[in-house]
Amino acid sequence: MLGLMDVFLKNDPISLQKDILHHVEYTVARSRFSFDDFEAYQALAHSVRDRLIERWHDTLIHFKKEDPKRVYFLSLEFLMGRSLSNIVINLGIRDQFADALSQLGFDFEVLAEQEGDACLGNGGLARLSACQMDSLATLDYPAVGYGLRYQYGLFRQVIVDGFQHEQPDYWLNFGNLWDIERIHITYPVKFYGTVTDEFLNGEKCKVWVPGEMVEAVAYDNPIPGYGTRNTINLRLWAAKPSDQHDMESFNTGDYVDAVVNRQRAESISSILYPDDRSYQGKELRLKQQYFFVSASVQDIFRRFKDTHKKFDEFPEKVALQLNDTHPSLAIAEVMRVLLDEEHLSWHRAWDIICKIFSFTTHTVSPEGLEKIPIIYDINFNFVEELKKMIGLDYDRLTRMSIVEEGAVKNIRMANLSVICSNTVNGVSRLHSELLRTKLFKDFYDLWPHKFQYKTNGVTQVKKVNKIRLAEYIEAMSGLKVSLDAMFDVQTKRIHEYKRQLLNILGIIHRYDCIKNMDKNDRKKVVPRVCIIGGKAAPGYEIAKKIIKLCHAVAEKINNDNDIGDLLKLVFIPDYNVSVAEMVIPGADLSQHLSTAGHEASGTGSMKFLMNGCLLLATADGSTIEMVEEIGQDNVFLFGAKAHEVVALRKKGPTLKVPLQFSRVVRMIRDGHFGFKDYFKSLCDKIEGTSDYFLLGADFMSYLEAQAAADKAFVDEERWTKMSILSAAGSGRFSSDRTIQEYAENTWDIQPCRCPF
Ligand code: 26Q
Repeated sequence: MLGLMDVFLKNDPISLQKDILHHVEYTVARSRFSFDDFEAYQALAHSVRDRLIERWHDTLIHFKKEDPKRVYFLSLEFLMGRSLSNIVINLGIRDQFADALSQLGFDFEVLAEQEGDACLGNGGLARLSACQMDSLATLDYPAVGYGLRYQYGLFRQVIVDGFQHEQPDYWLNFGNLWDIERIHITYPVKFYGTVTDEFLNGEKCKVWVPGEMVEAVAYDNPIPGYGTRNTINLRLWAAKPSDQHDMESFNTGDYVDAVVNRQRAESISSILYPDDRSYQGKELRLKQQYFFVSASVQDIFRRFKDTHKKFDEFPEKVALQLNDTHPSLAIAEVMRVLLDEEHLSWHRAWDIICKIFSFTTHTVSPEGLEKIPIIYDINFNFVEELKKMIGLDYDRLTRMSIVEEGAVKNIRMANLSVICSNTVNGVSRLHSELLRTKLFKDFYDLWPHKFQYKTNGVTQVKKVNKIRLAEYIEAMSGLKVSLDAMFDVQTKRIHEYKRQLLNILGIIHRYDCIKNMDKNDRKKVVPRVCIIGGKAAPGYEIAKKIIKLCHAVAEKINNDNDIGDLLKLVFIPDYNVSVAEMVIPGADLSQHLSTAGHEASGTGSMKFLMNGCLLLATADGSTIEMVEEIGQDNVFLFGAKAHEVVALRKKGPTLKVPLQFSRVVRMIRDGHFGFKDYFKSLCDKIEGTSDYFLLGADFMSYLEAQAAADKAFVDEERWTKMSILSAAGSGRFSSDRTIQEYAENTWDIQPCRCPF
């Protein structure tokens, strides 16, 4: 008789080839005698997926049997990129698959390139969620991720004449074979409606009668750990029309209209919102958040109730992690379910709430915190309690209230999250200090014990090299770059505070200097290939102008024969996870230029560091902690410190900016790079009192740091030493370390390792 273990798939070359061909023939439904690279990729991915599912099943069964306390990681964004290579590496079967494929006449790397990126997120926060899922699996923690399965991921960036255009990322066009549709795991999510008085057991009470219903369908994404059998679940929800919907409208109304209305349900999970403040308060965004939260909370309660009866045990089994304020409606939803559906008293429900939530914020600016218009009871009780603690200090009560009073009433989601969470985390030491002394000062004074920080970490990026990057640049832009030049990279979302503009001004300055040099001096110039990449939010005009300026300056410099290989500027379009996997390992120097106090952490720098790339950076976010690890002498630091920034801003009009700065801005104003009128507002933003991000104030210090980098680069031995020290010092910035800290100090969970 067949033993259950005999079913497991084998990883010897013959078994793998058989599996791949089996999938070509029966899953992809192409002849095994004739299939192309994409079909080969599909068959390969299916073979890998089968092996992944074995481990995922075993892990889930093991978790069920052990019933440990779980952490539920709630995030509206996950930037996963490509999956295939990551999965085979984590499963330890990459070489076996590469061998099997080569015997079939295919190259593993070529097939891996066939996969598209899953871009269900904007930037740092979203990539961090992906890294943290990886670490949760690697360290055997009993974790479940929850997110949304958007049909349209982050827009694709297309550059036309140097201007950014956005195109929809309909990423599911070619199917996604990494997720598993669970048609039987669905929950109704209810919206709108009315609250009516009803009699229950002779008592008058309020009952919510929902007005609209949508079905949430689960799509499961197995996330394998590295060096372990553990494979955890990332459950993404998709919105589908509900069958119980409005039978009424079908009976009474127009049939066609009723079907069209049903279809609208799907719009809730159709699109990822770009990180853009102008979308605040949009009804669809709020519906999206509630849809996500309601489905996840129902799933968490269902799992708990499978094995537990008493809600007092809830905090022993459940930790809920809020990834920024985006999922913070979960607090109100858990409270509502405990009160209205589980009939707990307010006191017991509140006690549970305060034990299970933890909140991590990824921003330093108050504008970054979302506000929505509703929720009053939690606040009423909180304010009453607060009065007992701090007295009738009305200014402070107003600041700490969840409700922002004014012409338009708002709910401050961050206050809600801080009040209801047992811990509040920042993403670097400096960020946490700013939270305690500025953004959440009132709360810190009240509950200092709640405040913690976990400096971000990332998962290592695979090794590729400078040649590969040079080939990519040539294929993309036709530009041939010299491999002897310093590859100087700044890739991240385009934002005023990240100061890509400072980089471009520095490049103009460099260009201007070379132009004015004689032959002898030119021999001493360190050749540079400056690479900039990143997306601007669709409604962010200034950011879009920065992209155009970069192209205009590149056009001028790259076509100036007098400059040759001494200076090149390239903009890399559509920066995403797989482009990063090529760019980061090829960089010599990377720039992180945020005005001090504005970058909560910054994680790109960590990936560059791990690849032996040197940093040129301000003392901001987690850079400060990186400098501690690798030593001040091995980083090119510049600019005002966070505590100096406020004073510099106050100086405003009396602040003297260097002549060099005025000169390069003047070149743009005078139309040296064309588009004079278009760039005027950009120049106005950085001159005089309006230079909020202090480009003028930091310019000389920036140029000095650049000169120091040039000097170090020509001393090959010194550069290599710095590079080795950078990579060696990057160990602390692994997301494994971050997750271990969360597990021990925030979630209070233990590893739960699935036996091999
Ligand atoms: C808000 C309202 C409406 C629509 C979208 C949004 C939105 C979406 C995404 C607001 C913010 C984000 C993303 C923020 C983010 O990525 N922050 C970065 O998080 C990193 C990880 O902690 C830090 O390293 C970066 O410093 C921080 O900028």
